[in-house]
Amino acid sequence: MAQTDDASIGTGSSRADLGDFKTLEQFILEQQDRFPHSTGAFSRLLRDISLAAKIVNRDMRKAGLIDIYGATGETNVQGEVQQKMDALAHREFVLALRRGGECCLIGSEEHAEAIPLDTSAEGDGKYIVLLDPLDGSSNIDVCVSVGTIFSIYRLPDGYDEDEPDLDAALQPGTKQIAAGYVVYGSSTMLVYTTGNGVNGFTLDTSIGEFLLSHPNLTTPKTGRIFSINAGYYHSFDDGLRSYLDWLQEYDEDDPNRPAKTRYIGSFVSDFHRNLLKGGIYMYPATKSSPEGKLRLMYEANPMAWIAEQAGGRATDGHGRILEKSPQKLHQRTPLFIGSEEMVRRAEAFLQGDPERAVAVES
Ligand code: AFP
Repeated sequence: MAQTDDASIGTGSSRADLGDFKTLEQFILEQQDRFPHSTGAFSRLLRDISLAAKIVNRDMRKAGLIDIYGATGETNVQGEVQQKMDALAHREFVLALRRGGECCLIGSEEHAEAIPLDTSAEGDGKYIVLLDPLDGSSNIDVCVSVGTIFSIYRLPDGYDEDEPDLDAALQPGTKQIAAGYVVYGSSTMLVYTTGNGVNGFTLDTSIGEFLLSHPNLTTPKTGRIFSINAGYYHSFDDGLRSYLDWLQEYDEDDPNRPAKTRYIGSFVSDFHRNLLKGGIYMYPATKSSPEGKLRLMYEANPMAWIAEQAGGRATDGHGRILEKSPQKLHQRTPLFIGSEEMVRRAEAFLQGDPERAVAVES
């Protein structure tokens, strides 16, 4: 058992002072100052998202005490059972973005069509936000970590922010201008990138602020964790099965084998753990989900950009996730994401060339 320093318990001496940390708001403003012509609209948009995340966090922490456990009785556009917290999180994000006025179009996993917002009252309305308001929500009733994933695009030239064509949301992941997630776990963290590295902020609930706890996050080049729903093993193709077998072989020259399996069933939480510790998350095509289960626009693209910005890699087995050209908002994709060396090795197996060299400089 870990030793604790009894003298520090309850004295406050083991707790960091606010002065030690930047708040998310300070950090965003500092970034904004680097661009002299910035209008502040993007900073306000991030603030709106972080505010909605705090509200969802608050409600989630009370989920057992108020009537927001369980299903709504509806299914979402994916045909999946909608949890009450899914509906509540969707509403909070839409409300925050509508109030803020910087977003003209929302795509949500919980809504069939893109949602145009009235931008006449406030803000510039130049941004499109795509989000999975609550990923892993079937885990809420059993107190397991869940998350929110978001992705921000600029409204392309030629579109009118007052009446944006819903197709404006169909942009490849390379066009994202920000991507992030919030993990509601043993603590709540917001992690995001604007293409200039990845930074993580932990929510200090006593003051209601996200504080910069993980500056310049990078992911290990390789790792020992693999995350996949092995229950579907018999519906995976041969290449993937060989990779899984290889991961589990004992090799006295390889400290990472046999690898360890960790699968929460909450993509945000699985991704976050692997980002920090090194590992690979896989959701391939299966017989019941021939295009994979995860959504390109709400899950794969934002996490792929974060992974790449942290030094990792993301593929559908054949090509870079970020370069996939979306055909529809709720499009699904197979996904292999995480530490670069592990993802490269998975690709080699999937492409029938397991001997291909994959080692990367660390
Ligand atoms: P829910 O939001 O319905 O719980 O789905 C979560 C999810 O999309 C993703 O977070 C998990 O990694 C994945 O599904 C788990 O799916 P399986 O149960 O098929 O492994």
